[in-house]
Amino acid sequence: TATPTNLATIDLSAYDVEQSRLMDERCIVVDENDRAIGALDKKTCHLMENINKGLLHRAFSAFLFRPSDGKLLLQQRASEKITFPDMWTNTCCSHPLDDFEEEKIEEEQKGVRVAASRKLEHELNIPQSLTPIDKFQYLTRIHYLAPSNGLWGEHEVDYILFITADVDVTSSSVNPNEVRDVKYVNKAELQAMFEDPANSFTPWFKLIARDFLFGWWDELLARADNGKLDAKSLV
Ligand code: DMA
Ligand code: MN
Repeated sequence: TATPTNLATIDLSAYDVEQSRLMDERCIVVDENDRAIGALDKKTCHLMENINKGLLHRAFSAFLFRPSDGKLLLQQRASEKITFPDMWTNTCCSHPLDDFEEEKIEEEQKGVRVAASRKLEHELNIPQSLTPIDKFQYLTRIHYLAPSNGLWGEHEVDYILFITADVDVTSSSVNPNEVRDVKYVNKAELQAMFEDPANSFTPWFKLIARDFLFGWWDELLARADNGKLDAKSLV
C-alpha cells in the first residue's frame, strides 16, 4: 500500500497553535477488525488523502448523563478545532493514544476507558475522580468514515461509552480551546435541537443518536424513574 501523506507535507500554521500541537499525538492504527497494526500521528490519520487509501484508527465517544434528571451533556466544539469546528456533539470524543502504555490495553476496553477519563477532564474540567474507568459502560463499537471539509475527515473504529456522573458543567467551566458551549438535554430537547436547521451536528453523533442513543435512553430513563439509574446494567 502507498505511504501515507505525513507531517512534513501539510502546513498547519494557519490553524490554532494548541490544536496544531495536538496533531502530534500518536493514534493507534487498526485494521477492519480493530486489530492494532501500528501508530501514526493524529494529523496523518485525519487527512482525507490517507483515509481514502483505507487508513483507520481507534477512537471513543463518551456520553455523560446526569443522574438527577437523566439529561445528557452535549458540547459544541470550539471554533479552534481543525476537524468539525463549531458543531454540536456528544459529551466528549477523542482517541486512546499510542503515547500512553495504559491506553493501548485492549482487555475490557481499558485503553479507551482511560482515554475517556483523561479527555473528560481535559475538555470539560470534570475531575478524573468522578469518572473512574469501571464506571464507564461499554455499549458497542462502530466503524465509520466521515469527511469534515476538503482536507480533513474521520475514519475510525469508535467505542461508545456511557457514564453517569453528578457534575454541573457550564460554558465558563470548560476548556475554551476545545469547547465553545455546553447544554444538558433530555430526549425531547435533543430531538428539537435536531429539528432546528440552525444547529449543525457532527456526523458520528447523528449516526449514534439515530441508530442507538434514543433506544438506550428510554431504558436509562425507565431505570431512573425506578430510582435505579445504573448505566452498568443497561445491556
Ligand atoms: C475524535 O474526536 C473522535 C471521534 C469519535 C470523532 P475529536 O476530534 O474531538 O478528537 P480530539 O478531541 O482529540 O481532537
Ligand atoms: Mn479521529
